[in-house]
Amino acid sequence: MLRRFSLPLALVAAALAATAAPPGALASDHLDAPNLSGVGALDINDLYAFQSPTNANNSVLIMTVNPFVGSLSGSTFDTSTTYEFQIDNTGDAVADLTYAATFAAPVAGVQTGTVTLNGSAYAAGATGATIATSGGGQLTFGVFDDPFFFDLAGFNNGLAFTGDDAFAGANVSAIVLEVPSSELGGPNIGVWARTTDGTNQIDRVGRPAINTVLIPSARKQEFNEAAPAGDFAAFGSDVNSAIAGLSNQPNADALTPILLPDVLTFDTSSSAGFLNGRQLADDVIDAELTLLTGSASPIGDGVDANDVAFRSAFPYLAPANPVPEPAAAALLVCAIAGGWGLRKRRRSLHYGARD
Ligand SMILES: [Ca+2]
Ligand SMILES: [Ca+2]
Ligand SMILES: [Ca+2]
Ligand SMILES: [Ca+2]
Repeated sequence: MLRRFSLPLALVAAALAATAAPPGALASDHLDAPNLSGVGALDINDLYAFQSPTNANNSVLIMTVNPFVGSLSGSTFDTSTTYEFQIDNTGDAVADLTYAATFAAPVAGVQTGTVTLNGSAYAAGATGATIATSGGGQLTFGVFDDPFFFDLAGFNNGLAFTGDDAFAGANVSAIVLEVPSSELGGPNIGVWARTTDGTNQIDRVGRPAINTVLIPSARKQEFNEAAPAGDFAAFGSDVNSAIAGLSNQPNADALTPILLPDVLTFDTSSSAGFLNGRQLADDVIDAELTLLTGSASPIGDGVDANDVAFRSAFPYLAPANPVPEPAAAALLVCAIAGGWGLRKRRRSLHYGARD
């Protein structure tokens, strides 16, 4: 049982500001490191893994990229990037299965995507289509409503939450893959998503907000480029210090080995949500704020659900919102981007020597 203490919210806000999060940048994993500014197609926003609500024998894997399609990001997948779901089914945080998606250049706004499983052909088709996979599941990719919800403005205002969803109206690009759970080799698996350019890993995400909240700004890019198996050795003391700053040392000691390695643990035989995998509707920000602050009572941002209804069947995500986005969302984008001094970068710089 975790020992919990209640802290004044203002103290929590001050501690968050002091320990890890850059000004204005706390989201799930949107814009989590400086190297991801201006390259939304490489920036994983969120990862979901849950038992299919329409077939208990299937698991659904979803990754989102392209934060704020239309204002901060384009609407297509990058043609030189591989988008991967990594699956560990032996408990060592080393992948045993890799579903890897790559994309051709868009033609009239449509891209052909190809998915392999451990290097073998698995599925291929156009964005917007529902594609049957060789495993007997289904796949789609394209632009959807961003399923993440959070009162970011309230967070930035010293946790003076007003329940205003900063991501309302925002769209992302998503890859949705439903597979027979037997294919994953579980039932107990670990899942993470990563983007690579073939040589370098650009971004990776397991549980939401680990990099944004618990890793110091100076090491966020290093964290994105690292493999989960080394997380505890490489980042354990950073994460422990961050949690201790948000709550207390016993809470930090208890949570650090749960949150590292940064892998989304998922029992495919269970229909439960976060911390068992992550379902679209899970209020992960409330869950993590409560855990990390060691609060005796739940801390909430007042945003308890997505702004639009999720679909009850594949692809589960809500359809894309009308564009252009609301002006408030565009202003918020500027606020987030300002935290990193957003500037347009040439890809050659992005992939070149980094300081
Ligand atoms: Ca990211
Ligand atoms: Ca393994
Ligand atoms: Ca949404
Ligand atoms: Ca919430």
